Amino acid sequence: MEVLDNNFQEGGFTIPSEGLYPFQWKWDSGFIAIGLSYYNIERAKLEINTLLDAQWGNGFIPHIVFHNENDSYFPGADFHKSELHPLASKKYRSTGMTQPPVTGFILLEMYRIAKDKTDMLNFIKANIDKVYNNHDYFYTHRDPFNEGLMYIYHNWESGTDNSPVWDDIWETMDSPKYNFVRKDTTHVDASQRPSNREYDHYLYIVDIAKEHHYDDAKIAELSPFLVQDPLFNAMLIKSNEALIELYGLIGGNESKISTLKSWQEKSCKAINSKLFDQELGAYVHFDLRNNKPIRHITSSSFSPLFANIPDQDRAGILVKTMMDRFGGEDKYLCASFDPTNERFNPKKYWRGPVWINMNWILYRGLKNYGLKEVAERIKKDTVDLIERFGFYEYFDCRKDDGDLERTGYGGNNFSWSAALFIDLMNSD
Ligand code: 9WN
Repeated sequence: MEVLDNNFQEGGFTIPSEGLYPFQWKWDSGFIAIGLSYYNIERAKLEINTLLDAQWGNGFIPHIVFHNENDSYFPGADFHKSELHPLASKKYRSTGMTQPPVTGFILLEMYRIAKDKTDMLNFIKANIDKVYNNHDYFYTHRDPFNEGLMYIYHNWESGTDNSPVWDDIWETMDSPKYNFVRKDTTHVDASQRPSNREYDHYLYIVDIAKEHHYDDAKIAELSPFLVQDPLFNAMLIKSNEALIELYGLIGGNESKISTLKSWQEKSCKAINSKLFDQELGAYVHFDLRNNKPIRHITSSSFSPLFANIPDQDRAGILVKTMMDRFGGEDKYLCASFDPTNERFNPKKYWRGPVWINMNWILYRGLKNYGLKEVAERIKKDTVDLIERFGFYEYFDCRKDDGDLERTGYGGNNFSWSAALFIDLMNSD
């Protein structure tokens, strides 16, 4: 609670971590609202209200809302220039990209936790259409082949920024060398963050989108990065399911419920047939631009469990893959990238470390399927890591063998680590 309270800002939102991340991030806000719901429901509502206030005229919700002029983060509002898009918010500057669509299921989590259900349902009633419009934006603009699977056009949209999954895409790009001053590496050791060359690619993709005023159709046609991500799509599917349940509680809204159900059916089928790799026993990313699957296993590969996507047999296969590769007794679950792969790096951000939001997603997913033992192991590992090292952004998955200082990395007093810890401590 102290971490969340200290990270709360005057503009009515919570920063992910002081110094490193001085604005409001989309999926962070969702996880933060879960923690807040346990002890300050009004602030949980405010967090979501503030995020939705930055929604664009076409339903899009940006990944960062730049509430102030803070220049301790790069790239900031002047680089992203959201105002290039004709329907961008006039009130807030933001990025022109999004993040995993968690907001729908967050509303349902808030309802589950709230003591005053009537009050919370009124809040949801006032906001649910904005989230529905956000889903409508995805199905209308992010699915050019009408498959039921959304594309992301930037690694920052995945939330798993420097995953080794993107390495082969960088090889296909001839990004210019930018002249820029990194700010993240003044807060965190460079060995724990992406490389400068990776930042060249990150900036170049944004520049291409900007050249076309963030037009979705142009991005689909021209972006060198165009990927169907199992995590992103699983979050959307989970949020569809939550919206169906919430509209049911509210009553009426039959046509929205039936649209949500048809989206849901289509997306579940597509993710199961296109993104499941039989040989690897896991869901994988698909590179739309180069028309091929990206055959690596990440913690995102197991996230469809959270959205009830696999059947029980397939859930068993996923757990076997997870335990065989990620689950040795010498490791905390769940590394963000396959520890048996040569690209694994236990300290570098999304190339190996354990992240608390992913563990929370996997814990809840495993429980969905009654896979109690592994669920409990993930929960215990998560709690152990936080109790041992603190509310870090990410953690080394290797258990200390006495020789090495293996610890938490990235930002400290990280909001979603604290928020989801509160939820884990309250769940059985
Ligand atoms: C870019 C805020 C965000 C998280 C992402 C995480 C990291 C940003 C960065 O921090 O990304 O969005 O500058 O590295 O990868 O998941 O939402 O906590």
